[in-house]
Amino acid sequence: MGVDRSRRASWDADGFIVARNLIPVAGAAEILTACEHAKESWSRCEAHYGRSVADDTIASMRHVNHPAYYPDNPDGYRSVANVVGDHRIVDLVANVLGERPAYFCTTYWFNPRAGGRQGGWHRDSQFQAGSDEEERAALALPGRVAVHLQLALVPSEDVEVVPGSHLRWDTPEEHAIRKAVISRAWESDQMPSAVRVRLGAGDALVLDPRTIHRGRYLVESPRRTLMVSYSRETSPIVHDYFTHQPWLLAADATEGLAEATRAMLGQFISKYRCFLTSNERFTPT
Ligand SMILES: O=C(O)CCC(=O)C(=O)O
Repeated sequence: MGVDRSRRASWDADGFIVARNLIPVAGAAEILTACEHAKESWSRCEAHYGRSVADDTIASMRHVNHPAYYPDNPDGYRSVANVVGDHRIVDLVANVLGERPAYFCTTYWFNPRAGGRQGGWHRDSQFQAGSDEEERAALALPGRVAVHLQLALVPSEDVEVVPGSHLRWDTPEEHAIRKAVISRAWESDQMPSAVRVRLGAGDALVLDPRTIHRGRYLVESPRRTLMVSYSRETSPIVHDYFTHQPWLLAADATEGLAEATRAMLGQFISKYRCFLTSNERFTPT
Protein backbone atom coordinates (compact mmCIF):
# COMPACT_ATOMS: atom_id res chain seq x y z
CA MET A 1 0.00 0.00 0.00
CA GLY A 2 1.58 3.30 -1.07
CA VAL A 3 0.88 6.23 1.25
CA ASP A 4 -0.17 9.50 -0.34
CA ARG A 5 1.41 11.91 2.14
CA SER A 6 -0.45 15.01 1.06
CA ARG A 7 -3.78 13.20 1.39
CA ARG A 8 -2.76 11.95 4.80
CA ALA A 9 -1.71 15.46 5.85
CA SER A 10 -5.10 16.88 4.77
CA TRP A 11 -6.87 14.12 6.66
CA ASP A 12 -4.85 14.76 9.81
CA ALA A 13 -5.47 18.51 9.66
CA ASP A 14 -9.09 18.63 8.47
CA GLY A 15 -10.68 15.31 9.43
CA PHE A 16 -11.89 14.69 5.88
CA ILE A 17 -10.64 14.34 2.32
CA VAL A 18 -12.28 14.11 -1.09
CA ALA A 19 -11.02 11.65 -3.73
CA ARG A 20 -12.23 12.64 -7.19
CA ASN A 21 -13.20 9.93 -9.70
CA LEU A 22 -12.42 7.12 -7.29
CA ILE A 23 -14.86 4.93 -9.22
CA PRO A 24 -15.64 5.55 -12.92
CA VAL A 25 -19.09 7.02 -13.62
CA ALA A 26 -20.22 3.76 -15.27
CA GLY A 27 -19.22 1.79 -12.18
CA ALA A 28 -21.12 4.23 -9.94
CA ALA A 29 -24.18 3.84 -12.21
CA GLU A 30 -24.08 0.05 -11.84
CA ILE A 31 -23.90 0.31 -8.03
CA LEU A 32 -26.72 2.86 -8.11
CA THR A 33 -29.03 0.51 -10.02
CA ALA A 34 -28.37 -2.26 -7.54
CA CYS A 35 -28.85 0.01 -4.49
CA GLU A 36 -32.17 1.24 -5.89
CA HIS A 37 -33.31 -2.35 -6.28
CA ALA A 38 -32.33 -3.03 -2.65
CA LYS A 39 -34.07 0.14 -1.44
CA GLU A 40 -37.34 -0.95 -3.07
CA SER A 41 -37.13 -4.29 -1.37
CA TRP A 42 -36.11 -2.74 2.01
CA SER A 43 -38.99 -0.23 1.86
CA ARG A 44 -41.40 -3.17 1.76
CA CYS A 45 -39.68 -5.09 4.57
CA GLU A 46 -36.64 -4.23 6.70
CA ALA A 47 -34.87 -7.55 7.11
CA HIS A 48 -33.99 -7.36 10.85
CA TYR A 49 -37.47 -6.19 11.89
CA GLY A 50 -39.42 -8.24 9.38
CA ARG A 51 -41.65 -5.30 8.54
CA SER A 52 -41.38 -1.92 6.85
CA VAL A 53 -39.69 0.90 8.78
CA ALA A 54 -39.78 3.30 5.83
CA ASP A 55 -41.87 6.46 5.56
CA ASP A 56 -41.78 9.45 3.22
CA THR A 57 -39.36 11.39 5.42
CA ILE A 58 -36.74 8.67 5.76
CA ALA A 59 -33.37 9.43 4.15
CA SER A 60 -31.24 6.37 4.80
CA MET A 61 -31.26 2.61 4.99
CA ARG A 62 -28.63 0.62 6.84
CA HIS A 63 -27.26 -2.69 5.61
CA VAL A 64 -27.85 -2.13 1.92
CA ASN A 65 -25.46 -5.09 1.48
CA HIS A 66 -27.96 -7.49 3.11
CA PRO A 67 -28.58 -10.38 0.65
CA ALA A 68 -32.31 -10.39 1.52
CA TYR A 69 -32.69 -7.17 -0.48
CA TYR A 70 -31.57 -8.80 -3.72
CA PRO A 71 -34.02 -11.59 -4.47
CA ASP A 72 -33.38 -12.71 -8.03
CA ASN A 73 -30.60 -10.12 -8.45
CA PRO A 74 -27.29 -11.83 -7.60
CA ASP A 75 -25.31 -9.50 -9.88
CA GLY A 76 -26.74 -6.48 -8.08
CA TYR A 77 -25.89 -8.03 -4.72
CA ARG A 78 -22.32 -8.65 -5.78
CA SER A 79 -21.82 -5.16 -7.13
CA VAL A 80 -22.94 -3.56 -3.84
CA ALA A 81 -21.39 -6.11 -1.47
CA ASN A 82 -18.02 -5.97 -3.21
CA VAL A 83 -17.66 -2.25 -2.54
CA VAL A 84 -16.73 -3.17 1.05
CA GLY A 85 -13.49 -4.84 -0.06
CA ASP A 86 -12.84 -2.84 -3.25
CA HIS A 87 -9.12 -2.05 -3.26
CA ARG A 88 -9.70 1.55 -4.41
CA ILE A 89 -11.81 2.17 -1.33
CA VAL A 90 -9.84 0.08 1.14
CA ASP A 91 -6.52 1.60 0.04
CA LEU A 92 -7.91 5.11 0.43
CA VAL A 93 -9.19 4.37 3.93
CA ALA A 94 -5.94 2.58 4.84
CA ASN A 95 -4.08 5.67 3.67
CA VAL A 96 -5.84 7.89 6.20
CA LEU A 97 -6.02 5.34 9.03
CA GLY A 98 -2.40 4.32 8.66
CA GLU A 99 -3.41 0.65 8.81
CA ARG A 100 -5.72 -1.83 7.11
CA PRO A 101 -9.31 -0.89 8.04
CA ALA A 102 -11.92 -3.18 9.58
CA TYR A 103 -15.41 -3.05 8.05
CA PHE A 104 -18.45 -2.51 10.28
CA CYS A 105 -21.51 -1.19 8.37
CA THR A 106 -23.03 0.05 5.11
CA THR A 107 -25.61 2.84 4.74
CA TYR A 108 -27.46 4.10 1.68
CA TRP A 109 -28.33 7.82 1.86
CA PHE A 110 -31.06 9.28 -0.36
CA ASN A 111 -33.24 12.37 -0.50
CA PRO A 112 -36.60 11.95 1.26
CA ARG A 113 -39.95 12.15 -0.50
CA ALA A 114 -41.32 14.59 2.11
CA GLY A 115 -40.23 16.54 5.20
CA GLY A 116 -37.10 18.13 3.72
CA ARG A 117 -34.68 19.42 6.34
CA GLN A 118 -31.22 20.95 6.67
CA GLY A 119 -29.93 18.18 8.96
CA GLY A 120 -28.49 18.42 12.46
CA TRP A 121 -24.89 19.28 13.29
CA HIS A 122 -23.27 16.58 15.39
CA ARG A 123 -20.25 14.52 16.22
CA ASP A 124 -21.15 10.82 16.12
CA SER A 125 -19.77 10.54 19.66
CA GLN A 126 -22.68 12.55 21.06
CA PHE A 127 -25.14 9.73 20.35
CA GLN A 128 -23.16 7.28 22.47
CA ALA A 129 -22.14 9.49 25.40
CA GLY A 130 -24.37 10.32 28.38
CA SER A 131 -22.62 13.61 29.19
CA ASP A 132 -20.10 16.08 27.79
CA GLU A 133 -17.45 14.66 30.11
CA GLU A 134 -18.04 11.16 28.77
CA GLU A 135 -17.98 12.44 25.20
CA ARG A 136 -14.73 14.35 25.70
CA ALA A 137 -13.12 11.26 27.17
CA ALA A 138 -14.36 9.07 24.30
CA LEU A 139 -13.07 11.54 21.70
CA ALA A 140 -9.61 11.32 23.21
CA LEU A 141 -9.36 7.52 22.84
CA PRO A 142 -7.34 6.64 19.71
CA GLY A 143 -8.95 3.19 19.47
CA ARG A 144 -12.34 4.79 18.87
CA VAL A 145 -11.33 6.13 15.47
CA ALA A 146 -13.84 5.30 12.74
CA VAL A 147 -14.04 6.34 9.12
CA HIS A 148 -17.12 6.91 6.97
CA LEU A 149 -16.41 6.58 3.26
CA GLN A 150 -19.22 8.14 1.21
CA LEU A 151 -19.29 7.20 -2.46
CA ALA A 152 -21.54 9.56 -4.43
CA LEU A 153 -23.60 7.65 -6.99
CA VAL A 154 -25.16 10.87 -8.31
CA PRO A 155 -23.73 14.39 -7.92
CA SER A 156 -24.63 15.91 -4.56
CA GLU A 157 -23.66 18.66 -2.14
CA ASP A 158 -25.29 17.40 1.00
CA VAL A 159 -22.53 17.07 3.59
CA GLU A 160 -20.97 19.92 5.56
CA VAL A 161 -17.97 19.69 7.87
CA VAL A 162 -16.13 21.97 10.27
CA PRO A 163 -12.51 21.27 9.23
CA GLY A 164 -10.16 20.43 12.08
CA SER A 165 -12.93 20.03 14.66
CA HIS A 166 -11.91 16.41 15.34
CA LEU A 167 -8.73 17.73 16.98
CA ARG A 168 -10.41 19.77 19.68
CA TRP A 169 -13.52 20.26 21.79
CA ASP A 170 -16.30 22.67 20.66
CA THR A 171 -16.24 26.43 20.89
CA PRO A 172 -19.21 27.72 22.93
CA GLU A 173 -21.01 28.64 19.68
CA GLU A 174 -20.52 25.18 18.13
CA HIS A 175 -21.58 23.50 21.35
CA ALA A 176 -24.77 25.55 21.59
CA ILE A 177 -25.72 24.53 18.05
CA ARG A 178 -24.89 20.84 18.01
CA LYS A 179 -26.47 20.06 21.38
CA ALA A 180 -29.75 21.83 20.54
CA VAL A 181 -31.35 18.66 19.21
CA ILE A 182 -34.80 18.96 20.79
CA SER A 183 -35.35 22.58 19.74
CA ARG A 184 -33.96 21.68 16.30
CA ALA A 185 -31.59 24.63 16.52
CA TRP A 186 -28.92 22.05 15.64
CA GLU A 187 -30.11 22.56 12.07
CA SER A 188 -28.72 26.11 12.18
CA ASP A 189 -27.11 27.61 9.07
CA GLN A 190 -24.81 29.66 11.29
CA MET A 191 -22.16 27.04 12.08
CA PRO A 192 -18.84 28.98 11.98
CA SER A 193 -16.16 27.84 9.49
CA ALA A 194 -18.35 25.10 7.98
CA VAL A 195 -17.51 23.94 4.45
CA ARG A 196 -19.87 22.17 2.07
CA VAL A 197 -18.50 19.14 0.21
CA ARG A 198 -19.37 18.93 -3.48
CA LEU A 199 -19.26 15.45 -4.99
CA GLY A 200 -19.65 14.20 -8.55
CA ALA A 201 -20.76 10.65 -9.35
CA GLY A 202 -17.85 8.34 -8.49
CA ASP A 203 -16.21 10.85 -6.09
CA ALA A 204 -15.66 9.80 -2.50
CA LEU A 205 -15.71 11.75 0.74
CA VAL A 206 -13.78 10.17 3.58
CA LEU A 207 -14.93 11.59 6.90
CA ASP A 208 -13.80 11.30 10.49
CA PRO A 209 -17.10 11.16 12.41
CA ARG A 210 -15.46 12.92 15.36
CA THR A 211 -15.62 16.12 13.29
CA ILE A 212 -18.61 18.41 13.66
CA HIS A 213 -20.59 17.57 10.52
CA ARG A 214 -24.06 17.11 9.12
CA GLY A 215 -25.99 15.77 6.13
CA ARG A 216 -28.77 17.64 4.35
CA TYR A 217 -32.06 16.05 3.30
CA LEU A 218 -33.86 18.03 0.63
CA VAL A 219 -36.90 16.65 -1.19
CA GLU A 220 -36.15 18.36 -4.48
CA SER A 221 -32.43 17.66 -4.60
CA PRO A 222 -31.51 14.10 -5.63
CA ARG A 223 -29.06 12.30 -3.42
CA ARG A 224 -27.86 8.72 -3.72
CA THR A 225 -24.73 7.96 -1.70
CA LEU A 226 -23.35 4.64 -0.55
CA MET A 227 -21.48 4.87 2.74
CA VAL A 228 -19.17 2.17 4.04
CA SER A 229 -18.00 2.56 7.63
CA TYR A 230 -14.72 1.16 8.89
CA SER A 231 -12.83 1.22 12.17
CA ARG A 232 -9.53 -0.19 13.34
CA GLU A 233 -9.14 -3.91 13.77
CA THR A 234 -8.27 -3.19 17.41
CA SER A 235 -11.30 -0.90 17.97
CA PRO A 236 -13.58 -2.04 20.80
CA ILE A 237 -16.54 -4.25 19.93
CA VAL A 238 -19.78 -2.30 19.85
CA HIS A 239 -22.79 -4.55 19.34
CA ASP A 240 -25.70 -2.44 18.07
CA TYR A 241 -27.96 -2.02 15.04
CA PHE A 242 -24.94 -1.07 12.93
CA THR A 243 -22.90 -4.17 13.66
CA HIS A 244 -25.66 -6.73 14.20
CA GLN A 245 -25.29 -8.59 10.88
CA PRO A 246 -26.16 -12.22 11.70
CA TRP A 247 -26.87 -13.06 8.07
CA LEU A 248 -23.12 -13.07 7.49
CA LEU A 249 -22.91 -16.30 9.51
CA ALA A 250 -24.85 -18.22 6.85
CA ALA A 251 -22.56 -20.60 4.99
CA ASP A 252 -23.42 -19.12 1.60
CA ALA A 253 -23.47 -15.42 2.65
CA THR A 254 -20.20 -14.51 1.03
CA GLU A 255 -20.22 -17.10 -1.74
CA GLY A 256 -19.39 -15.57 -5.11
CA LEU A 257 -18.04 -12.32 -3.65
CA ALA A 258 -14.57 -11.02 -4.50
CA GLU A 259 -11.73 -12.51 -2.46
CA ALA A 260 -10.90 -9.15 -0.88
CA THR A 261 -14.51 -8.67 0.25
CA ARG A 262 -14.66 -12.18 1.66
CA ALA A 263 -11.49 -11.46 3.62
CA MET A 264 -12.89 -8.16 4.94
CA LEU A 265 -16.21 -9.74 5.96
CA GLY A 266 -14.39 -12.78 7.38
CA GLN A 267 -12.40 -10.49 9.65
CA PHE A 268 -15.67 -8.83 10.81
CA ILE A 269 -17.28 -12.22 11.48
CA SER A 270 -14.29 -13.41 13.54
CA LYS A 271 -14.50 -10.31 15.69
CA TYR A 272 -18.29 -10.32 16.19
CA ARG A 273 -19.16 -14.01 15.90
CA CYS A 274 -20.43 -14.58 19.45
CA PHE A 275 -22.59 -11.43 19.33
CA LEU A 276 -24.15 -12.24 15.97
CA THR A 277 -25.89 -15.32 17.36
CA SER A 278 -27.78 -13.24 19.96
CA ASN A 279 -31.51 -12.69 19.52
CA GLU A 280 -31.27 -9.10 20.68
CA ARG A 281 -33.56 -6.66 18.83
CA PHE A 282 -32.18 -3.27 17.90
CA THR A 283 -34.11 -0.21 16.87
CA PRO A 284 -33.23 0.79 13.31
CA THR A 285 -31.36 4.12 13.36
O1 LIG B 1 -24.34 11.89 5.07
C1 LIG B 1 -25.23 12.18 5.85
O2 LIG B 1 -26.34 12.52 5.50
C2 LIG B 1 -24.96 12.16 7.32
C3 LIG B 1 -23.80 11.32 7.67
C4 LIG B 1 -23.57 11.38 9.13
O3 LIG B 1 -23.80 12.37 9.75
C5 LIG B 1 -23.08 10.22 9.83
O4 LIG B 1 -23.11 9.11 9.30
O5 LIG B 1 -22.65 10.39 10.97
